[in-house]
Amino acid sequence: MVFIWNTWKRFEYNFLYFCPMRIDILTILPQLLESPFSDSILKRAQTKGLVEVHIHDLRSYSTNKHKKVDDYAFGGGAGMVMTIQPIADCIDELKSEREYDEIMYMTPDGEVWDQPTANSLSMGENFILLCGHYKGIDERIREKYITKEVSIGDYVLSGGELAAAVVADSLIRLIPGVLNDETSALTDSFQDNLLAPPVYTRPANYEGMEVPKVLLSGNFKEIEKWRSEKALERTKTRRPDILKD
Ligand code: 6GU
Repeated sequence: MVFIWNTWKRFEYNFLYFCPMRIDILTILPQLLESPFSDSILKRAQTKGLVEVHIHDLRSYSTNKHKKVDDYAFGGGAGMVMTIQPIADCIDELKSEREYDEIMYMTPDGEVWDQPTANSLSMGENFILLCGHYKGIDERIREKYITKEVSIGDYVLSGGELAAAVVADSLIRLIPGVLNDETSALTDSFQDNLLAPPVYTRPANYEGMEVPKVLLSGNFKEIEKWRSEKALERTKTRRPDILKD
């Protein structure tokens, strides 16, 4: 229900004031983020003017003559730490131009990103996603600027870029008008704490494996009933942890 309400509010908001979502991604590897936003749904969302994605190369903000963005960790130990200056200058510049709903730092020790978080943040307007590398960023950046620390799961990636693309994708597809069929985000897995039911397409018989008869029946009430049952069954066997009531 909350999701439907938020979707409506965003629609009304876009309709009345037309204000696209804006996502600024800060990275030392901008090339890594080019392709996720240049194809398919995420590209179309930008072409339609529903979202603006801006990739910022942190190296270009470095005042160091070699454009350095990292340094040795105080106290020693292996691994470099991303320095304050390029990150602070980039965030200060962006913050002077607009207000941000969240300044997120992509890090394996953050809060695990999930569908309810995506649903609620998809109502926001402006987001910064800061991608970490090496041993991470100087802790004082986290203290001074970061409003939300986000992980995409309990495993370690080489950098925050792929995680930022995941988070941005999950937000962008919730913006009304991004998906062709507005209701299809509502039937995604995890909306309503249920996994999605199985789907089939032609041929109806593949090497003797037949599509469930009900799906060919044209009886939409029965089809809906079958889909609800399968969604529940799947959730019970695969993800009992997300099942509520
Ligand atoms: Cl956001 N960053 C990195 N480097 N690793 C991760 C992650 C983020 N989320 C899960 N693993």
